[in-house]
Amino acid sequence: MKKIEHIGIAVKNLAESNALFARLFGKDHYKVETVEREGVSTSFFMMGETKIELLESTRPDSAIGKFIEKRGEGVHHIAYAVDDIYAEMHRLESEGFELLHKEPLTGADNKLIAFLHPKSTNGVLVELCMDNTN
Ligand code: CMX
Repeated sequence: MKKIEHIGIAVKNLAESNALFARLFGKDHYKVETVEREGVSTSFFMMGETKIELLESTRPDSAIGKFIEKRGEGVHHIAYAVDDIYAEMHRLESEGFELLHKEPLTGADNKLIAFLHPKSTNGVLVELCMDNTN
């Protein structure tokens, strides 16, 4: 893994949180994006080489909807940039980590992504992401 690509924060109301984080950071988000498959609307703030991703659920049964229902707003995942997501998924599986899928998915921000179950990573949901150049 190369670096922290972004930190995902689950929020109840994206518009309100965009305004709150803009006041916190002293700058606005640079884009918003909906990922239908995940049932989320997201926004991104640039923080040096890393990003902060805010995630609002668009349906109650989404991962973010269930997370907020159970645990409330807060840090939801840490995403790490990788050069070769296929090789990294293979490596992590052989190290005994629980991958949530066999193949990478298309995520926000033009990335190929994969998740590790938080139960296998000390309670923190880990996302791998690689630039999707296709
Ligand atoms: N971080 C830490 N723990 C989490 C968690 C998270 N983000 N999400 C769920 N959990 C915990 C729950 O608190 C629960 O713990 P307990 O058993 O101690 O109560 C346990 O995991 C199971 O929770 P659940 O509500 O039953 O959730 P599921 O098992 O149905 O799903 C997970 C959990 C991680 C497999 C699911 O959320 C998932 O597939 N996540 C990956 C996809 C995703 O998060 N998408 C949103 C982001 C999309 C994007 O970035 O674009």
